[in-house]
Amino acid sequence: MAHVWRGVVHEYINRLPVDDNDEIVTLAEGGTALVRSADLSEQLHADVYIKVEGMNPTGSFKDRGMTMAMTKVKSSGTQIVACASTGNTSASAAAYAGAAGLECAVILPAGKIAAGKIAQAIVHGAQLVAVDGNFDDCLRIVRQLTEKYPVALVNSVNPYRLQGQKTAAFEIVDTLGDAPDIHVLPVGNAGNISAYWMGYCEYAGKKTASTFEESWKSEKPVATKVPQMWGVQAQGAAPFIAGHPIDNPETVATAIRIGNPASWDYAVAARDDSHGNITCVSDKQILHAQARLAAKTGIFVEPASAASVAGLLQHHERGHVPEGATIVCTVTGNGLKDTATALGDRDVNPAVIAPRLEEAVVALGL
Ligand code: AN7
Repeated sequence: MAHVWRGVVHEYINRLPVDDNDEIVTLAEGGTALVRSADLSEQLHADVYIKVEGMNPTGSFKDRGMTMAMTKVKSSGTQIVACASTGNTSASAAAYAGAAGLECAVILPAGKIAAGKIAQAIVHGAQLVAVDGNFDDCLRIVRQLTEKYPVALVNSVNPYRLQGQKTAAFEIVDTLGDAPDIHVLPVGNAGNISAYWMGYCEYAGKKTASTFEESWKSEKPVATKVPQMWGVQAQGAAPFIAGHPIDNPETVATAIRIGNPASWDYAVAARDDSHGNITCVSDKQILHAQARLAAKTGIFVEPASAASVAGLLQHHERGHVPEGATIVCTVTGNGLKDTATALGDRDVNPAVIAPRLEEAVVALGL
């Protein structure tokens, strides 16, 4: 019988901090595809794989962390969860809170969330609060809120989030047979780069600053090496390039419109200990990469996700990508969440014809 994927906590339970009496809250997240891009592999003279995190139940990688975080909140007896979000965290938190039978409050920067993500938070039953400020303001408020009220924080400063998210690195190694040479991913609040680095290190038998003693069960190493971590930010929201938090982040990739990343130290450690780098790309490069990935590889991702591909292409133009390397690019969220940005000023109204073959032939210029 075919193996039925049971979600990341069940699949990797030996490497996660799960207690016997935890009731696992899951939507069968993870197990996402690793797709080889012929287009990018050919151009770079390398093996380029795309880790398609838009295939998760709420359409982004956040579900990997949310299954773990929500499982622990449920065990703690707290009835309400809260998060700040640029959209995907709130969509995921709302869905998992619903599945767990918990209330969910989300604090969002007003006017800066893609329509699909707002729809998810609403339909999954969360209570929404819009703040006249950016994500960093929202995170500050939600941290204060959860300190003073009986409300559990499910942003990635909740360490269980990173524990769940590290499973994406496990899946990649399990699929490829070893770690890739280079791993490229977008960086916003910097939780994901920290989580991947932890996952790769644990699979190679090493610990990192963010490794949980509780989950470190000294399983045998699976990988013989770790990849270089190449993080990519949007030019207008690139605190790691500036070397310090920035005040007014701005980018078309609203998911990574973040100026003061919470996991700063872990991300710097991931970059430096892996001999990697964090670079930035323009909004124009992001939109170009989004269109190319959709048209030539067949994967429609949201703008923040396309930052990873844009960053990889920029490294290639600068001659920094070694020929023959095995490269994995994480695309973090589904393109359907933000169709307005993807379409831009493209004409979305095809010519209307009478219902006759000849007219279709003429319209298509055949
Ligand atoms: C599609 O939802 O921060 O560097 O509040 O949605 O781990 O923050 C989203 C982040 C990349 C950046 N790609 O990951 C939120 C939020 C997508 C994202 C990131 C986000 P981190």
